[in-house]
Amino acid sequence: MISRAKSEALFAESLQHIPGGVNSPVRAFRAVGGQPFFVQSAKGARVTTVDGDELIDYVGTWGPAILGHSHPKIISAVKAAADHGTSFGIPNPFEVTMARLIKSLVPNVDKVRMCNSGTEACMSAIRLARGFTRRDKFIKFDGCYHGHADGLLVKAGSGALTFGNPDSAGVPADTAKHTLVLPFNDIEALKASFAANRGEIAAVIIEPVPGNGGLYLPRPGYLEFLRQITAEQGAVLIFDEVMTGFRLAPGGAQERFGIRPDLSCFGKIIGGGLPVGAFGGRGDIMDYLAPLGPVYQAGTLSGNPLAMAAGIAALEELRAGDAYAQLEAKGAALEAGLREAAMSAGIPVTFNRCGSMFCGYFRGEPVWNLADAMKSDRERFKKYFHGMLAEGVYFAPSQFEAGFLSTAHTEADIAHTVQAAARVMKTL
Ligand code: KE4
Repeated sequence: MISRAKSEALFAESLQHIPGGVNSPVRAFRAVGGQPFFVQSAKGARVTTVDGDELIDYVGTWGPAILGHSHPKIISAVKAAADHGTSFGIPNPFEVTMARLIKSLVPNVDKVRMCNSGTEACMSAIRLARGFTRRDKFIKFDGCYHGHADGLLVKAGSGALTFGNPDSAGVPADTAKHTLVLPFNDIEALKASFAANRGEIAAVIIEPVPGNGGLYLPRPGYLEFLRQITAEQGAVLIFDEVMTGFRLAPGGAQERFGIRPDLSCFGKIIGGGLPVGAFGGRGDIMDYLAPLGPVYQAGTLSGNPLAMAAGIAALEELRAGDAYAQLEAKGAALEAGLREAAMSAGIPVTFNRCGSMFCGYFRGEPVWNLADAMKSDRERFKKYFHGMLAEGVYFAPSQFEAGFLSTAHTEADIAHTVQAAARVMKTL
């Protein structure tokens, strides 16, 4: 078991000051029950709680920690940058380096704009697509999460899905009506939606590998069809690579699947753990942005020197070595071990994985979309989550989240995880 005394005291006080005691809903453990632990520090593949427990971390602060926590090159880059100031509000050299790095890794990006979160990146990309096409409607997919901007909180994934209220209060019907929500992996639904809204769809925004309903993969040909129909219909194709960007390949899912979106959204990894977002793509579209064009977008801390220094260090470290081969090997080893654990316990599990992103669903049938994911046994997931936590392994506190490996996870970490899973699954 992990000790909880200090975490419980902190949570009791936090509840007095912060709604639900957390600054982001999914951290509240509402999907799995119990209370969140508080983290004192994090290093490599581990977090250390305020009560002194060390946990092998497969959340990785929801994606940024692809090199593990507190990577020395990131820490020293932030410390060095901080000595020269924390924010300038006027261009700084790091912004140019970051933009050049993103373009070198993601060839489909002609121009890129930094912002401060994945939400801002996706919200801005939708506004830009609307300004460029002079159309209002856009398509998203149920279970996909693109941050909490009003029009995107319709049948959203992640925390919104976890609470079973994918349509958030506070979003006016007049706003939501422009959001068309389709099932993922359904080509006929795409054809029908474009036929029913001919000439009215500004954009399609998609997580190319959805990681906010757990994790499921595009069926062969699906993304290719999406690229074809958006090009034919004059709709902007937006890949939300906030989670998959720089993780599934140096150039993200668009490199892995060979698709050229018109715009891409980024976040997480490019901030090295500091607040960041970015969106970029075709120059003719990006140049519609102020101060060049009529689409306004701005941010006091956009291109912040500390976030840029951290992100540059992360991207340069990723580019320098064989991180992606390592992540693939670690992912394959974890997958094989967890499949074996489920098999030996006689527990039906579908395990989806793409590189270093994964999700185990407690159901025997395949999971290709949100409807499939919703049929998984969430009671079993809750028991599994807490059982693994007691074994010192921290998975995402919701069935509808993806897991993340880092280059810092060792063979011993994976062996411990698999052995613990074999024990816990026998109790489910
Ligand atoms: P942020 O605004 O949280 O930086 O990014 C929003 C976002 C956009 N697009 C995708 C594909 C995302 O996964 C996210 C955020 N991911 C969640 C985890 N599922 C963040 C965790 C949280 O909300 O606390």
